[in-house]
Amino acid sequence: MKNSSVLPLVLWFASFATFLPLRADYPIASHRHLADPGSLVHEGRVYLYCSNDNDSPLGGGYAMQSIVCVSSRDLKNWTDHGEIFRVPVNASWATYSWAPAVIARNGHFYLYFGNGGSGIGVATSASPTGPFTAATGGTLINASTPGASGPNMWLFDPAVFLDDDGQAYLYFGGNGDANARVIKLNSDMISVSGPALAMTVPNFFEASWLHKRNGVYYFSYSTNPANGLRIDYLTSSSPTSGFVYRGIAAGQPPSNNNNNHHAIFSLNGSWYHAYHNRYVATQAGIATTYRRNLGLERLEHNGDGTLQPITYATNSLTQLLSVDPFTRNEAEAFNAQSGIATGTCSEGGMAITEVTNGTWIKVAGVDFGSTGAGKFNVRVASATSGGIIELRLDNHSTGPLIGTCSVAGTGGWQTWTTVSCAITVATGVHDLFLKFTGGSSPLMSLNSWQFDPSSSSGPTAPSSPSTGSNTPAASGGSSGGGAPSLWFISTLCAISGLRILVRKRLRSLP
Ligand code: FUB
Repeated sequence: MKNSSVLPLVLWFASFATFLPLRADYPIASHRHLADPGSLVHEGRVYLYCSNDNDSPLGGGYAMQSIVCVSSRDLKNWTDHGEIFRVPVNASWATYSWAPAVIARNGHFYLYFGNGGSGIGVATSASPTGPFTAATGGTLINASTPGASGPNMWLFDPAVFLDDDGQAYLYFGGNGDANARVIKLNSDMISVSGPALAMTVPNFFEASWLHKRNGVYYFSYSTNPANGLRIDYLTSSSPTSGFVYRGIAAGQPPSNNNNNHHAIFSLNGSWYHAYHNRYVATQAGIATTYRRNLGLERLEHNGDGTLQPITYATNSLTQLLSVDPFTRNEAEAFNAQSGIATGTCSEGGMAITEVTNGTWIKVAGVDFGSTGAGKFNVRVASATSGGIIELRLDNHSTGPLIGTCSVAGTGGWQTWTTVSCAITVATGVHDLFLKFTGGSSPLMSLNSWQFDPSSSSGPTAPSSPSTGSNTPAASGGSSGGGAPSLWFISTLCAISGLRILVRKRLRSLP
């Protein structure tokens, strides 16, 4: 999030980030420090809800007061949805918001979070990307909740699970083998039913999670420091009792220390393990304890139902879907980056910000098709005199340059306009790099981008902006300003171009 108090830190960090090697599957969302992922799969997309480590002082203390959400359909490109919940603004009674878990039910989304380690709250939203607001006037679980307390109990790290029979459960607790708990949730999801039940969990430290596969309930958790902060697991045929220790689900991730926290989810028939480590901070040479980042790995179940311990890797995942360059793509959806940040966009959602000379984003697996793209449209704002967007394939510095797009000042960081430029035709599937060059001041912010098929503009050399480059459009609203007409015209061009192609193709058929 754009925040003037953290700007010097962001810029300082960016100077290191420029030299970071690319890592595909850790870190995810390397422009932010995020931790304690809780996953939700909804309508073909996985959402990871995270403690916002950028809230914490670099030097010490978990002082997170907001939850950030990132999501992906393809598991390579992640969309930054920004802060979707902040305390005390969205829950006046709370001081902290740690380690969230989210579930969908009854057309609503329910977010459970730790108020530090002293209780669990619940917030609701009509959208998976918030905003979430408190559903109750205080904690849902606290030391007075029957069965919840225990010696040196940490009342935090909720995991929410909805069983096939419609009964929902909340798992939580920490700091001792006798301190894991499960409690039934009522169908309103904001109140509990009966007392919390104790589970006996060997070397239990924190980070409860529950997933179910083939009728087996898997309870996974972080072991204590003496046992290496691994993710171990138990299984049972019941969600509340009879759990038996089964071993290691995931060893301590590389580049990690102090704690471990994970989530397990299934997407498109495969299982995944999301976690945090300290890779970004380690590479940047800053204090790592309170600056964590996300990672993701495949999780395999053996034939007998046991788990194959995770093998951590930096680029082990397969991209599930290609990116369609001919539809609107949010600028804040990318695979990797160097030096940029994200902030709220007055047109809705988020934008890429802090774009300076030499920074870039990578969008993985863009499918330009066999006909290819011929024009690039980008929604931009700039309070300075703008800069250049280089469009490169497959490598940010040595990859083929397919276009160079000049962006002029628009008069403000939230004064959005659409700039279009012709490109040399790009075909096939490529990683797309948007590399930014220009003067020493911040160059521009980006809201979205979209290519037109090559048939709508022809294969021409890169040129200066053809539309609205210097004319700030009115801002406000997700379709405000001069963009709709451009997108509309572009879409018409694309459709008519495709029609011509289809006609030509049909004519050539025997
Ligand atoms: O992020 C604060 C705490 O650290 C979480 O609640 C724990 O799971 C550990 O990751």
